[in-house]
Amino acid sequence: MKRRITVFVTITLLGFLAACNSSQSGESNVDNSTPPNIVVIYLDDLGYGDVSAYGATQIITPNIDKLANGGVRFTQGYATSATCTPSRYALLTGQYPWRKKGAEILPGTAPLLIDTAQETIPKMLRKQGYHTGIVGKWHLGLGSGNVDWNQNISPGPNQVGFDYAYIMAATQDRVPTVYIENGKVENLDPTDPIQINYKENFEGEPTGKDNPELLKLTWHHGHNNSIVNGIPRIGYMTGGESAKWKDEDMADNFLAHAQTYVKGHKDEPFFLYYAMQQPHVPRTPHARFVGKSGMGPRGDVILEADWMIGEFVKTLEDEGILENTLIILTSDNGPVLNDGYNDQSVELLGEHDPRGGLRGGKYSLFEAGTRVPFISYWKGNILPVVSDALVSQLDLYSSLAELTGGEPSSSDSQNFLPALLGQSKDGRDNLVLEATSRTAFRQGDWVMIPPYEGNSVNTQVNIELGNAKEFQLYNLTEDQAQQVNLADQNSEKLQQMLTDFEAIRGK
Ligand code: NG6
Ligand code: CA
Repeated sequence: MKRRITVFVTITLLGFLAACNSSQSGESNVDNSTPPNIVVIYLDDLGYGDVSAYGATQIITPNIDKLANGGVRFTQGYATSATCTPSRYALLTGQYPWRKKGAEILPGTAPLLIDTAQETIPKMLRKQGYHTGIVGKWHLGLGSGNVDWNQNISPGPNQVGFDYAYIMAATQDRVPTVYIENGKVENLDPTDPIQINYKENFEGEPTGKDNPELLKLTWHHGHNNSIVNGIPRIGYMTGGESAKWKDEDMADNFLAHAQTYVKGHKDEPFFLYYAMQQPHVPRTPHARFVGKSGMGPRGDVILEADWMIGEFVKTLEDEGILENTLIILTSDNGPVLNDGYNDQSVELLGEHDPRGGLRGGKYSLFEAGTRVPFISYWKGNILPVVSDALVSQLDLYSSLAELTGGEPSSSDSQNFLPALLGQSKDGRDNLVLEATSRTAFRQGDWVMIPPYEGNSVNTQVNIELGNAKEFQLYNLTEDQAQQVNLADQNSEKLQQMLTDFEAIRGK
């Protein structure tokens, strides 16, 4: 590992002297025997236009901006999918999610999606001497089917590479609404065991559907099963009263655990996957942030998340390790306004454009589904730059392997470390985009979307999904908003892209 780090530091220093490109390497005398800590800050449903460093003017995110403007701000950074589970799967494994059966939005009772024999970023880094931790949203399944939430819950994050895990199982809107620390439900009273069922309710338990009088937040579509903390959820739960989370405290709780993790592991190289829950539904800002955005809960929780990020970075600084920590900040998929609760996200939006001028949103094959804020920051080691390199979260695996001397992914992940460090603007040549099991193909400046059955708009969330009877072809340089379908007039380009796409994707 030491040799690689030395090479890497050489490249970094050269990067300071000239806007050099990726081909530079060589040994130097710089002794950096301590590999950098690595933190991935992963937001949930944060859109390309939700951050002021990416052009938002109605929401100001000073702490994210500090990272974006002090590091590499990618303008063409992609999540691997337009929904959560597949993106998280790809991020951790370096494998395209469409290769994996069942990599789709999972219920809280789903078994672990990642094979325990599979390589993952934390496993790879562990071999390089890293301590590895996750704090926040998991949503990659737990157990092997039929989890008993009152026993040790396994396999889970601890079995796929994380030494420490403090998680919510699925999403904030899905049961079980409890925190799980290293396979154990926190604060569980054994005399009040938890049971979970996604098909039917438990006798005598109120639901969002039947008991609107118990709700402090009402549902718009879905989300009408068990009620926890006055909020109706997806799925049914009984028991575990003392273990249930209070949504309004979730952000502070995850931050506290992330900070404790950092303080506890600052003397060894660590990898922390800090998977924040904002601005996914239900949006439940702590009282300190209520009303702060003027945009209702969705805006408020973005400000809340930004504040948490500021506090987290401050902790790295206070512990004296900010200059030895590579921070990557990005989001698992694009934005959605009404995602199932009546939280006024549409009514109070005003002039704000969460999509940042892109078309579509969460669930969509259009750009806003997967193109997200993507930032790498390493104080004193990365010079501020705006990069238009085409990069994907899929590539973090091999890039972090290059950084630490680990084994690169044998799957789809490509090494773009020089781009991540702001020394090169070379990124991918192409990328397969995914949205709810459909795929499209980006190549150079072009995007090709094959024909798909199904509604062109998901009317519940009011998002264009990208489905059409005909092929779609867009040139993103001239038409970032994907308004002009060039498929007919560029049949040669279309055919060539289709051929290349099928070579990767299979017919
Ligand atoms: C959908 C939910 C949505 C959200 C999403 C997962 C309904 C009607 N909608 O099924 O609210 O939970 O799943 O989001 O239930 S993700 O970001 O975790 O992929
Ligand atoms: Ca998400």
